[in-house]
Amino acid sequence: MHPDSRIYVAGHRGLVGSAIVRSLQRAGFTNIITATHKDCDLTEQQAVRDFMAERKPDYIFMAAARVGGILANASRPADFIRDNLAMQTNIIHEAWRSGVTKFLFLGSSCIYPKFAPQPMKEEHLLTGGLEPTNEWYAIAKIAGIKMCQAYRRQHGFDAISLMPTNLYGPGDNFDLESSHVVPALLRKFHEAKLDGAPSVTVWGSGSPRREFLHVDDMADASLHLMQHYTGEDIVNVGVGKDMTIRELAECIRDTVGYSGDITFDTSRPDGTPQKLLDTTRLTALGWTPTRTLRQGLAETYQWYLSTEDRRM
Ligand code: GFB
Repeated sequence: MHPDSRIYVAGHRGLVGSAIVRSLQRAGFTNIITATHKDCDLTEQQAVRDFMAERKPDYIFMAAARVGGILANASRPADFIRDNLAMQTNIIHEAWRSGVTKFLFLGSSCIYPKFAPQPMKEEHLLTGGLEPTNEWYAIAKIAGIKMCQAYRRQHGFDAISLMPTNLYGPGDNFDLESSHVVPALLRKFHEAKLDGAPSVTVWGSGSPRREFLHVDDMADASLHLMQHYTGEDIVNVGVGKDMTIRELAECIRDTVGYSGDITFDTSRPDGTPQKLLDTTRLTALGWTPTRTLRQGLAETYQWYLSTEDRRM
């Protein structure tokens, strides 16, 4: 990528897309293309074809997706599978058809089997059954990976696929029903602190393990791999260590400065027991994350306090 390359970031308003735009701007790229849903509905093939013909991107970061936490995935399976299949199918095909130089697809760590050996290596893909709460999203993302590989094999299309672990950071979704665990707990502990509530309820048993990567690190990894990696093999992007949800809740309680108790609602699903990524391939490609979780949580909490009408 050159400083004036035409770079389209699909999903620029989302958690990852907005971080990729920040990362590109920091790196001095000046010709960043973005489009709102109104500008181009990625689920409509003709709209995507017209957009590619008009804007002629050279590089595409595909950060547009229907995403959500464990409850959103389990309660809206049709939305998750249809919207993600439609968006990625259209943009991969039309990117190739319009002669895009290089394409970066974002999958997820949930594509791996529920009981994959830990840490999960890229070759564990499709070696076992998926986690039922997000199999719809996972199947869509696996189809996207396979489509990128197929267009490379048949057409020589330079498409690469990254598999991020659980992400968090500025620009996240803090809705308590549809969000992921980090923003949900930041908000719950914050509101409990304001209200003087005696305890905060955490979903599940607290024993599942999760790995957390700050979204600005994810964006930097995406730029690094767009510039330094090509091939059909997928690449895990993570931090290489995980923690229990209980440990995360205690960490977030400290970040917010809440002094009450933590209770666990075991009527809520735990989801996958563990999904720690093996990052050997990523490290060999010359990238490692920079932020610690405590730094990242503090930064994200400050963003949360500064950007919405808080009752503090
Ligand atoms: O982040 P999360 O919703 O998604 O949940 P997954 C992670 C763990 O945190 C689960 C627990 O065991 C949840 O039960 N948890 C505890 C909570 N309290 C809360 C809460 O208040 N809100 C939420 N959301 N969780 C997602 C997939 O799985 O991972 C997506 O469904 C995607 O498709 C994403 O792959 C990266 O990590 O379980």
